[in-house]
Amino acid sequence: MSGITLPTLSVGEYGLVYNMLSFALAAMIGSLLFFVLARDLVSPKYRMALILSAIVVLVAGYHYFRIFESWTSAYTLSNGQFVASGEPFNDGYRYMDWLLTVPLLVAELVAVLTLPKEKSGSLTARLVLAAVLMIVLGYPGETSTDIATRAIWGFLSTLPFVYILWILWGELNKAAGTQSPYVQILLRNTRLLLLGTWGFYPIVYLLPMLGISGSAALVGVQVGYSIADVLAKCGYGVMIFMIARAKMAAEEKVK
Ligand code: RET
Repeated sequence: MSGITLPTLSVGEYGLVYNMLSFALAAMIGSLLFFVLARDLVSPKYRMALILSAIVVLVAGYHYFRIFESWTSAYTLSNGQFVASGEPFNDGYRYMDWLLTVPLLVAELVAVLTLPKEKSGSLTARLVLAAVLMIVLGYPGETSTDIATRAIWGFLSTLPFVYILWILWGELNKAAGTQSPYVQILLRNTRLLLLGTWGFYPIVYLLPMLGISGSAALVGVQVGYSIADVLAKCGYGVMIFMIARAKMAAEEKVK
């Protein structure tokens, strides 16, 4: 639960968050359908990556539904403004969502790289552990209004974050070396998408620490996380699908 007292919002501010949550929910549902239907378009060895993509957007869609509900019940319209209804806005859903989806997202990427079994097993284990640590350490800071508390947990959470990016960056680089030029471009774009979207979360987390407070911080955090989630889950899943297809095409040529 958010410990932050909810600021009064203008109709526009309230509506912006409302629409972004609704948009993210629609994106998750659409993506779920895509990943389920596209399963047959990839060969069995890439299917695990698509199954993981489907689970990610299913879990996220459920959470967006809950966040949306929580948002609408946390506010009531009064004299042309949205004021706190007394019911808390539950921000915990996002962290519960990440706790499940971030480990799946890293596993998804390792799955599409189709590395040797011994290597992919230990790589997935290390990345999943780091992902869980990153989210668990970030949560106490996210729910605190105290800047120092936020800074300390944010710093601790950044350590596994840097580790994950470091490892994935290196693996994508190594994997790219042996691929066809088109797959290389896709892997490079995935690397950029990964850095661009994952890098967004700590920045959004920093907003309240940059002196942005009240309604601007609340709206900024909700809108920021929603956009990042759509890119990091739906967009990333589509990139993974494209990599699988491109690798299949390259394998077909070699045959
Ligand atoms: C926190 C706390 C502050 C420090 C850091 C964080 C990183 C969060 C990340 C979340 C990624 C979530 C994804 C979800 C998509 O499905 C926890 C905000 C580094 C990187 C990819």
